[in-house]
Amino acid sequence: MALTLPVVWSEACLRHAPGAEIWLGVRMPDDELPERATIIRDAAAQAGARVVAAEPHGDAAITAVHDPGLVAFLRDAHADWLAAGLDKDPGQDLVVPYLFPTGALLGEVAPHRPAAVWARTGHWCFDTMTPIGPGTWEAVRGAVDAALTAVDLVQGGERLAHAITRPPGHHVSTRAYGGSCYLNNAAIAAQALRDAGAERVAVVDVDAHHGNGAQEIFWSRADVLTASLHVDPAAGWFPHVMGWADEAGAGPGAGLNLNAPVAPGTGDAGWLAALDGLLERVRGFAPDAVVVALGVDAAAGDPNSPLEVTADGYREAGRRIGALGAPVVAVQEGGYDPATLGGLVVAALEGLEEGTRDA
Ligand code: SP5
Ligand code: ZN
Repeated sequence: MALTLPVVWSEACLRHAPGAEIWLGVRMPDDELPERATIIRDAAAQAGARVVAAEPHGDAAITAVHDPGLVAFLRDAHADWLAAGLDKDPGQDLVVPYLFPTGALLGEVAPHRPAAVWARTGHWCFDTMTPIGPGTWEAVRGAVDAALTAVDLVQGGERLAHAITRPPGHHVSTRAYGGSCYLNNAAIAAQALRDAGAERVAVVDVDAHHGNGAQEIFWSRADVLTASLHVDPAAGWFPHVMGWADEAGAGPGAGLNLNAPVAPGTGDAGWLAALDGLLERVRGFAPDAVVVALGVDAAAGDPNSPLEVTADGYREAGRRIGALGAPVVAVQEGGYDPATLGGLVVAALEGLEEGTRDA
């Protein structure tokens, strides 16, 4: 089956290439690489998708879900870091955190803004694996433009559009980045759909890891349902401290945050059954639009997750999400095995296309 959907491409997404991440204090190779984006683009184009260039968008859609201070930090951090000479002394060319102002440190005191550049990162960043390099901001901004262009395409009448967002975004909360993510492309797309007139939007996150960012951003809101299918963080997996099934939202959003953690080793049958449980409740919410946080790192063989989903599993997940009947904006999240990445994304898009067409 040939694809016909538009996939949105931003050349700027290639500019984030920090070359390393820090884990347990050790500088090691990163696997959220620029080639991920070109692999996905080339596989989708080969399968028939229309490659559409991302259009520039203003910052308003970003600050609709993120603290403007986070946006300014991400934009300026690398230049500030170099201006402080930190690449020379102590010899760290990447913006990384140093001090984390946790609630346990602060008690009742509101944190002051650190005067030292090197102490500022921890105010906005929750892990050590998400470095900022010279082209990071341009890529992050390009990814947002791609997501918002996919929203525009759906607003213009497409039933389905995919944004090749890199770096990914689903771990970013209102004012904290991490998990190889800098701005929450999926949450920005969901809010943009709301602002364009959709009354109810559902975010369905099938990345192997919990979609903690959208959970936090939309926690108390009745207009955006968040649903995440992910490897059980209680079994020792990132993001480690969130993603339990009893995290349900609060206030007007009570009951509208859905988490389906699945055990390491779960394959297609168990994964799709857990997805069905989420989708039944999404259907009850009757969304006017759906954002799919399309990580394919739940696949067997992915270096960053212990799930065992196949390309057929992703195709079937796409069908079932598409069959909800609402237009779909798919936003790329994880997927780290270059050998299988293209085929997995194409399979998911084939399913989404089939599902949205038949719905
Ligand atoms: C978007 C996305 O899929 N983010 C997931 C990030 C999860 N990264 C967890 C990495 C944990 C430590 N990795 C150690 C690598 C050792 N080679
Ligand atoms: Zn992931």
